[in-house]
Amino acid sequence: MAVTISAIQFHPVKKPLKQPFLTVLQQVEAREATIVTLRDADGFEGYGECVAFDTPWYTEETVVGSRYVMEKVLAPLLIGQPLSEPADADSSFSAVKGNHMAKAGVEMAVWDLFAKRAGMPLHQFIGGTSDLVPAGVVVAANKNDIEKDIKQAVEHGYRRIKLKISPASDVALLENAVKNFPDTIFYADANGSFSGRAQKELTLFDGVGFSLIEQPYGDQEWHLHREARKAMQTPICLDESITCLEDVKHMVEQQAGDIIVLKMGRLGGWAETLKVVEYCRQEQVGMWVGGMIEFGVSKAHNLALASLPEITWTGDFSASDHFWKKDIITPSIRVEQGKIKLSKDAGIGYRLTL
Ligand code: OSB
Ligand code: MG
Repeated sequence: MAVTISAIQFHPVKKPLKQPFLTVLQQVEAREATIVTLRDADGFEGYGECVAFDTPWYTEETVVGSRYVMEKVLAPLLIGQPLSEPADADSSFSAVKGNHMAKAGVEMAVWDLFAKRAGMPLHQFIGGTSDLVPAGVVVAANKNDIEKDIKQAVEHGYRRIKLKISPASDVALLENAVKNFPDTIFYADANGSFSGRAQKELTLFDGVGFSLIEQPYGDQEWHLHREARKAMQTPICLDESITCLEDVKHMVEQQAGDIIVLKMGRLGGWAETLKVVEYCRQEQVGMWVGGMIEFGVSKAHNLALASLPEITWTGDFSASDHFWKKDIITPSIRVEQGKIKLSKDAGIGYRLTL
């Protein structure tokens, strides 16, 4: 039986972070996002979250622009259209170029609604097999007291820590930190900051002990990622470069990376992300689910994604109280013994407390 979306609402949320989030691209002190709620003719609801930032520092999209696209462009394409499966939502947006975060914000709500109609947790609905997802947290590495932050994260139970790096990072300090926490898995994320630098500035980081280095060069600098991959032992992982399935195929053809970061906002939602997961499974490309300093709705969708058996690397999954005094969902997301237990309730499994 086809499902028809009868109403969509957009709820702006803005909260200060407990601590500023530092990257080479931006210092984030407050987070604004848009929560999408939609309803079908039978009264079922679905929730999504648009993760565009207030300015275009991570991708081109913005909070204001994505709201315009969701309200004026995407909502009219969806409302009243019969959907026989959740992937039809993405198809109904096919004439709209780009705007992946806006599309994902709306499309993810449709998947939640379909899972709720089926009376199933979203993680089961999409074929997930695990209900315990390993947690991972991000620590800014451009400070001298980084070991204090690592120690704190370890005490909170995190067994995977991602350090933000740049050509200005102190390699010896990082090497020491990694050595001092032998039971912790460390990733490095450069957010493209080695662009325009000599390769040897990057290869210095090869001996630190990182399990992977994320996005050393620019989005389109495939050849530099390919050269880095040849020159280094540490696996190269791409984040900003991957905006669709074609980009993953390009990465494999160019031998420009070993692993990718899945972000549904950047990829445009569940439909495209599940295609990417299937391709990566076939091509044996490693995968993990990346964070966007997001609220609980986006995180709940991400947790469902991470329950897929093909996703073997630990993602950016921090507890609700890591960034926020109070998240916008109940119950809140908790990390226990380094893991997050997925909800047994239908859909994303959390209620909104906007
Ligand atoms: O590059 O992975 C990134 C947050 C916002 C934008 C880009 C990135 C990040 C993170 C993840 O590093 C932070 C998180 O845990 O949410
Ligand atoms: Mg990244």
